[in-house]
Amino acid sequence: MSRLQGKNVFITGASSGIGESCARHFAQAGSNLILAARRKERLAGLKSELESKHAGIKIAIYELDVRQRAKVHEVTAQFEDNVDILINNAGLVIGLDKLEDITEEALDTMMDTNVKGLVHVTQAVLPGMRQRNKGHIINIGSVAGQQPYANGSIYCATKAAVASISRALMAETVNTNIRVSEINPGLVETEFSVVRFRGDKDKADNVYKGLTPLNGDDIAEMIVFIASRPDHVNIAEMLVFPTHQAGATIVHRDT
Ligand code: NDP
Ligand code: 8X3
Repeated sequence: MSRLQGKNVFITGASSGIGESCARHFAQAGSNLILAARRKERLAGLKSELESKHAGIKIAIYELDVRQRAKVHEVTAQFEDNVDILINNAGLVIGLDKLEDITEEALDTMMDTNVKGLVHVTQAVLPGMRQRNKGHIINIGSVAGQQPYANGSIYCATKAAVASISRALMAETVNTNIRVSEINPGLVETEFSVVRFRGDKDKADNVYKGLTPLNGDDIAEMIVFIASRPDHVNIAEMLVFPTHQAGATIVHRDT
């Protein structure tokens, strides 16, 4: 039997990309899902698809903007005593701009979502995990958090913050059975670049031209692997690239 069978997995940003793939892969492993994102209609479609494929698993969906601290606490109050695995996935990048050109709106959106949002959700769920002395928090960082690149300053800074928070949290929970892991993907083709370029699909497609990027399923498989290790094993950090990527800006493309 899968170690994930019957576990309650809370995934933020489950309406697209890596989060949506995680929902599919954890459902396949027999886990119950708590899915959150701002676009609830997408979550509803995913829920009915997965319920028809996987009899017996429970799926709850919540419209949630992780930037809204009070709302995060209001929503998570409905299930916080029941989360076995939290996947802090909700996140985004806005623009590819020099620091001096970054708008206040883009700055706030990235900081409020990627850093403060992750903290809001973790603060809501962690006390219950401490009380039960079990749980697993899996944070989605990025190679961008380790290797800052030109025109990505704020996004890279938010992911460096995720790395720091993950390491500090691992230290804060070292005397408990709670595990904290971070996975750091390279180029993954999702809606990430469409959001970055504010809906410009051509620009987004260009990011992945000339190489085979990772996809959401590739990362979800890794996350399932991280989550399904025995209780005494914690994968603290995982860096995952497409084969033709060797760093944030080291990419081989067929021309
Ligand atoms: P997508 O744009 O496909 O998915 C992002 C998800 O985050 C969506 O479900 C979106 O849902 C959700 N989200 C965004 N803002 C909020 C918010 N304020 N509140 C709740 N949910 C929110 O991109 P990815 O799947 O690629 O991104 C997932 C994570 O992976 C992010 O943290 C990203 O930084 C990270 N990552 C991505 C890489 C890549 O190359 N794609 C590489 C490394 C890391 P909705 O809009 O419905 O709220
Ligand atoms: C996403 C990877 O390099 O596009 O975190 O910023 S990158």
